[in-house]
Amino acid sequence: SRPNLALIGATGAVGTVMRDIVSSRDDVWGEVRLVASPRSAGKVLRVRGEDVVVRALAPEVFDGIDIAIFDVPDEVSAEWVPIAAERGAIVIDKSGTFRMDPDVPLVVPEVNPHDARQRPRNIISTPNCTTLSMMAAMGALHAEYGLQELVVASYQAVSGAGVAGSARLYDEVEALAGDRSIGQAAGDVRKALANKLPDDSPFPAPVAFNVVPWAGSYKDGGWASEELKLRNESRKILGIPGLKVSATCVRVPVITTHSLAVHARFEREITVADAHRVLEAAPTVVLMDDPANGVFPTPADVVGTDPTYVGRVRQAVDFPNTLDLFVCGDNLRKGAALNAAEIAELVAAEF
Ligand code: 2RA
Repeated sequence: SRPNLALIGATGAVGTVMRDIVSSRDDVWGEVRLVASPRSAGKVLRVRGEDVVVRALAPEVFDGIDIAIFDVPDEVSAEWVPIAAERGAIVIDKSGTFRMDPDVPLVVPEVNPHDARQRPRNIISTPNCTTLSMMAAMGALHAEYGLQELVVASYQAVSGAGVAGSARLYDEVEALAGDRSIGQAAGDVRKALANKLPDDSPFPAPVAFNVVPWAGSYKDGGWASEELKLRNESRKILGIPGLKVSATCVRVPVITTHSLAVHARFEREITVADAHRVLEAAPTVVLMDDPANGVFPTPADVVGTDPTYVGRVRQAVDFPNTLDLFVCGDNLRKGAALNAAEIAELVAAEF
C-alpha cells in the first residue's frame, strides 16, 4: 500500500522546495498532508497539482501518517518529533536536534542508505546543508581511496538562513544598488544599510558587497556551530570516527547553492584522473572540470538542480595523497528537501 506522508514546515524555504520535489518525482505516496505553525494554518498550497489546506501542528495531524518529514527550527523538532514518532510515524528530521544521537541514523542515500534501516527511535536525521553539499562526492572518493583528513572552507548562500536570509540579501542589494561610491571606505556599506533597512538581519554583518566569516551559533573555542556540524556529521555519515576535519564557514552574497573548497587527504595515492573516474561514475555527481576552457561549477550556474557539482580538482603539490577541489550543491534541494525526500522514498519502499 502507499504510505501517507506529512510535511511539517510546509511553508518555509525548504518546505516550498519540498512540495515541488514531491510533486515532480515518482509519486509513491497516498495522502500528502501539509502542516505548519498555527500562523500558516488554513493557507492553501499546491502539491502534486492539487490544492491542499495547511493544518496547524498538533498531535492529531500525525494520525494515519506513515512518514513525516520535519523542516522546522531545532526547538520545534525537539518538542514535536518525539510526539510524531510515538504516534507511529517514521520521522525524517532536518533539524540539528537528533543528528548526533547514537540511536538516530544520519543518512545520505548515496553514501549510507543501509543506516536508514536501524532506527530504534523511529527517527532518521538528514544532515546540515553544508555537510550535504559535499557528501555525495566525498563519499564516492572515500569508498575507493579512504578519506583521512578534510580541510574545508564554505561559501554559504543566504537561503541557508531561510526565507528571511534571502529577503535580507535582496533588500540589501536593492538598498545599495546604483550608488557607485559604495564599498570603498571602511564601514560605508554598514552605514548605508543602517540608514535604509531595519536592524533585523539574520546575519551579523552586511552580506551584500561582502563576505561574512560566520554561520550558525557561537560554540566553545570560537567555533561557529556550522563548522562543528561539518566535522561531526561527516564522521558519522562516512562512518569514520577518527576523520580529521577542520572548517571555516563563510556566508556569501549568493541566494541559493552552497559551495565548498575542500582539501582532502586519502589513505591511498590518488591522481586527478583517478578522482575524475570516480566522480564521473557517481550517479548524482556532475564533474565540471575543464578550467583551461573556463569550465567549473558556480552557484549561479547550478542553482535549482539536483546533483552535486565538482570542479577544480587538483593534486596538492606539497601534500601527499591529497586533492583540492571545489563543490557546489543547491542547499535547498540536495542540501535539504531532496535528501529528505530520498530518505523518505527509501523508507516508503519498505511498505
Ligand atoms: C545555513 N546550514 O546555511 C545552515 C542552514 N541549516 O545557514
